[in-house]
Amino acid sequence: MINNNKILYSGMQATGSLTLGNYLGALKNWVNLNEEYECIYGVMDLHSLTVRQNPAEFRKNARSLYALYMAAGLDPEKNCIYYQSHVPAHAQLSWILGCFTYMGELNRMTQFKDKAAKHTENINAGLYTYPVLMAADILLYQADVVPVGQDQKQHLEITRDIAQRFNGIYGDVFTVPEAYIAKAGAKIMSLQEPQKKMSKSEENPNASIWLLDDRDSIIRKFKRAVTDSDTVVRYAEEKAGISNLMDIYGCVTGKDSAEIEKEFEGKGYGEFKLAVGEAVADELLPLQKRYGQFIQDKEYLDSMIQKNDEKAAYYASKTLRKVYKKVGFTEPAK
Ligand code: ATP
Ligand code: LTN
Repeated sequence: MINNNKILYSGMQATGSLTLGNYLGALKNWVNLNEEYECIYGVMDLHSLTVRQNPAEFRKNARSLYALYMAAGLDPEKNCIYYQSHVPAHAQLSWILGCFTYMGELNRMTQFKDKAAKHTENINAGLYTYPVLMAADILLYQADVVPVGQDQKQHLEITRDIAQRFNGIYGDVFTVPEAYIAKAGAKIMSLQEPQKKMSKSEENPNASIWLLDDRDSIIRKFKRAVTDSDTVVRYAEEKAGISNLMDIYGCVTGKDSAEIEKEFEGKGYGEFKLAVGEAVADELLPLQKRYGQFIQDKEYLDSMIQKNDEKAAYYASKTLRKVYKKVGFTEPAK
C-alpha cells in the first residue's frame, strides 16, 4: 500500500443512528489509530440491506454515519473513509469466498441466529451469507487488524478460517487478520434489559442512548435504567445493570471500577445514575456540535467521499485481480 504501515480495517452498518455501544465499543477507539496504521473505514451499506430499509432514510443514515465518523475524530484526509457500495469488488470477492465457505460454518454464527429470530418475516439469504461479505471487506484490503466490539469476534474467526483455507489452496493471497477488541466498552448492554447488548435496531427508546440524543433525554434514560433492589454501587456479575452503568462511566471518565465504587460509597443509585447521565452528555456534546457542522458542509463531505472511494477502489482492485488470476478465471480478450 502507500507506505509500510500495517493496514487496519473496520466499519459499521448504515442502519439507523449510532448508539453509545457503537461509540464506546468501536468508534471512540478508532481515533488516533492512524498514527500507527494505515486506516480504512467503510460505511457498510451492502450489509445494511440484510434488513429491510426505507430508501430515503437509508440514504440519509449512510451520510449521517459518514459525518459521525468525522465528528468522532476520524479525519477523512488521514483515514480512508468510503462507501462499501461504491466499490464493486466487495460483491465480486464475496461471491468467490462464498464458494470457499461451508454451510456448517455459517450455521454456527450467533448473529445470524439472533437476527433470524428477530426478523422472522425476512430471513433472507443475505442475512445468512453476511459473514462472507464481511470476510470479503477485510481480505480485499489485506488488513492486519480489525477493531470491533466483542459481538463481532466470531465473524473475525470465520474470516481467518476462510483466508487460511484459500491461502492453503492458492498460496499466499490474503493477509490473515487479527481482531482488535478494546477491553473497555467492548460490550455495552441495554439500559432496560442489561442481559442484552445495546443495539441500533432496538425498539424500546429507553434501552439505547443514541449519539445525537439531547442532554435531557440522555439523563432521563439513565435515570430510568434498570438496576436491582440492592443500594450499593458495586461491580458484580449478579448486578448486571449497575455493572453496565459502571462500565459506561468508566469508559467516559477513565476511572476503574474500584475508583467508581469509592466515589459512590454511601451514595444511592439515584446520585450515581445522574452522574453517569451527565458524564455521557458532556462527552457527547462536542461530537454533536462537530456533527452539526460536517453534515451541513455538503461540498466538503462529497469531495472526501469521492476521493476516498477512488482510493479504496484502487486498493481493492489490486487484490481482486490477484484472486481472479489465482482461481483461474480467463482474462478478457484485449
Ligand atoms: P444492529 O443493532 O443493527 O445489528 P449494531 O448496533 O450491532 O447494529 P453494527 O453496525 O453491527 O451495530 O456494529 C458496529 C460496531 O459497533 C461493531 O464493531 C460492533 O462490535 C460495535 N458494537 C455494536 N453494539 C455494541 C455494544 N452494545 N457494545 C459494544 N460495541 C458494540
Ligand atoms: N458486521 C459488522 C460491520 C462490518 C464490519 C466489516 C466490521 C461489516 N464489514 C468489516 C469490521 C470489518 C458489525 O459491526 N456488525
